[in-house]
Amino acid sequence: MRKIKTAVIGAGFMGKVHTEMIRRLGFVEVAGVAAVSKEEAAQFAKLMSVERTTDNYMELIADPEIEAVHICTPNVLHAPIAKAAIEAGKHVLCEKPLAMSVAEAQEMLDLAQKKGVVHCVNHNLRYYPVVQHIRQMIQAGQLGEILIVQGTYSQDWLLYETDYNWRLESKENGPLRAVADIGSHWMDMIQHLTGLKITALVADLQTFHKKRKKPKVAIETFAGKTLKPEDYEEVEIDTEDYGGVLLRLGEKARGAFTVSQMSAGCKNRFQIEIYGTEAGVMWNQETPDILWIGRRNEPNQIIVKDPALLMGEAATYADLPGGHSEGYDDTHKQVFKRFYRKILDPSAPTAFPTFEDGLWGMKLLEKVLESARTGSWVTVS
Ligand code: SOE
Repeated sequence: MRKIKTAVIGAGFMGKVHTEMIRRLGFVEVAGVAAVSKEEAAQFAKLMSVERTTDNYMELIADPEIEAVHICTPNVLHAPIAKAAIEAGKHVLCEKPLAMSVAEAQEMLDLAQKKGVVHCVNHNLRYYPVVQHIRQMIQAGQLGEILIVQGTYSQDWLLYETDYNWRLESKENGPLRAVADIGSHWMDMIQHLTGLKITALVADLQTFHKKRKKPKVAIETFAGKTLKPEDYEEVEIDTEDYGGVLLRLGEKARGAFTVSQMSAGCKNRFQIEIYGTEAGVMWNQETPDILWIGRRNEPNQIIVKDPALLMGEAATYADLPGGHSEGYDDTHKQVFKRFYRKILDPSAPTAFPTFEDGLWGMKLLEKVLESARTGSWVTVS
């Protein structure tokens, strides 16, 4: 099998995760990493043993040997980098949310289709093995008709007014924060599993810290716990810490979810519950190998991830035997494996989320914002 050369653009939390998980594939080489500054590029080179790092991503995009790029930058750079890369004929795997607006996401999709490159938006959380088991159960009719979807995506890394990150700045992040960062995963997951589309919603947003203390030095996602009072300046915050959303999914199914980056003790609590006419399921990312199945007239069940027990396709998302945990890192590996398989063999299935999913996600985010501003139900078409 030939080895594909790829570039990672962005050297923060996600840049590291992508670099490590690409390397685990074996048939893809990280041929270069672009960082925001020469210092960050040098640090990344040392930490991750990457030979080629740069503070100029266009250098990597201009390299004819590099076939694909991973975009792991703040959201504001997704569209400009993706468009430059696609113009240069590269395949693109972009972090979520896909863009800053529906218009940008539409341009990215149109260009990718015109140039015929493989495109992916990284909704990696779909690919926990037992989550794929839920999808198989639903497709086999084991839940019956889907009636209710509910849950949360709650974190606590922005609880204090001294917690700070680029996501708090709407110029870098876009106008929605918690709903865009983690609500985008929740909505994508529910639709991916049930096959239903969100058709209407009403949203309530809250910013608990209207002002935050911004560190005078840049800090990475999940890393801001070590500064002193004099290291901060006060800034106004115009994005939400919390969101609550009621959903309609077609004529019958209904749902609700909350997102929060200020729920003490919730490190990365992504919980989904899906209830149908025959059975219900519940899954929480903090215990990713465990799936609860509920039934009205039979004892409830707990399934522990084991490829020998997972239905159909779901078993292909478990690379380790039962009792050997597979977690967050592994979900990225599953997306990347399928993305690069498609690059090697265009007839391979598109078994990963594409810019079309990313565009749909952006439409939902714009509707959340519209609903929160108008205080009313909005339909999604
Ligand atoms: C930060 O909220 C973050 O890293 C998200 O950006 C990821 O998508 C999520 O999986 C974990 O939390």
